[in-house]
Amino acid sequence: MAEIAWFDSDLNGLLPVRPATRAIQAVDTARLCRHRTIFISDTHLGTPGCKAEALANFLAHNECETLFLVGDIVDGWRRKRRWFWPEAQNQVVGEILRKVDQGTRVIFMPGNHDEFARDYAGRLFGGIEIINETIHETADGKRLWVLHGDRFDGVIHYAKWLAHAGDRAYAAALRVNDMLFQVRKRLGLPYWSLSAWLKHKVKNAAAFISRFEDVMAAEAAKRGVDGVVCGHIHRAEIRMIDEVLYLNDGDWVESCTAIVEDARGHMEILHWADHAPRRTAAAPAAGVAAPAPQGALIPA
Ligand SMILES: [Mn+2]
Repeated sequence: MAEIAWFDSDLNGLLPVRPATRAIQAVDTARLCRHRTIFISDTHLGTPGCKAEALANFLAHNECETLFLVGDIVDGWRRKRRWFWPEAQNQVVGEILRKVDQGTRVIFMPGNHDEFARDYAGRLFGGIEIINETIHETADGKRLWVLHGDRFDGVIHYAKWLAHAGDRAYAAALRVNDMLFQVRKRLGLPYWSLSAWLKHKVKNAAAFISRFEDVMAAEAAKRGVDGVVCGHIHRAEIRMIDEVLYLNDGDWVESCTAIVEDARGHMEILHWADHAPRRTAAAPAAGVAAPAPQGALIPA
């Protein structure tokens, strides 16, 4: 990855040394997976939607040489309203810092929700490099353009909508629709269907996704790279679009997915819900109770 080699590792010596790394999650070592590279994005830390327990568990069980945090990691939009930060989200941060301490190169590429970090591109925080976009070279020599992708989205609020476009939201909307119908009837207003409106919006969302994928692939082709890794639309995907390999690492709000690269350069989508060890009722407490061979816990 010559493109980002301008970051001098000597700078590490200028930063205060953190205390020895500690085990934060109880790790089932039989399930430890090693990858060359891991790409995750759209974790939306700081919001109740973030599946922080699953994410901390994923990070504890998956090691890599390079970890790309491909944007919308911390949700800065939400943060301005109300800060939501349970213990599980501390564990996520702890697991990322543990990786830094263990020699993993961690690169954070800001997205639209954490765009405040874009001004700090080229800097190092806690051993994490901040870079707006870069080229990643796979083990088999493919050159992949890595970035969050919001720059090419055009209509950002569709993505915001997508984050909430689950079935449950739709079911709730149908209930609201019934109430709305009653209210409008009483007021003598004509029928207006919220559910029909939502369906229309979902259809737009599907069109938006494929348009975004096509645009990203076309932009990658323009840059003469073999592929692109992005996030932003919360839809994990690996497929060829014309001559370009399009990869999207999904999200940790609903799907809990990552893109992983093995030692040979093979890339795949990892659905952590299918791989994760069985979760205990109180995961953080269970993590504390289990004997942690590497030391104590990171303070909250
Ligand atoms: Mn985004």
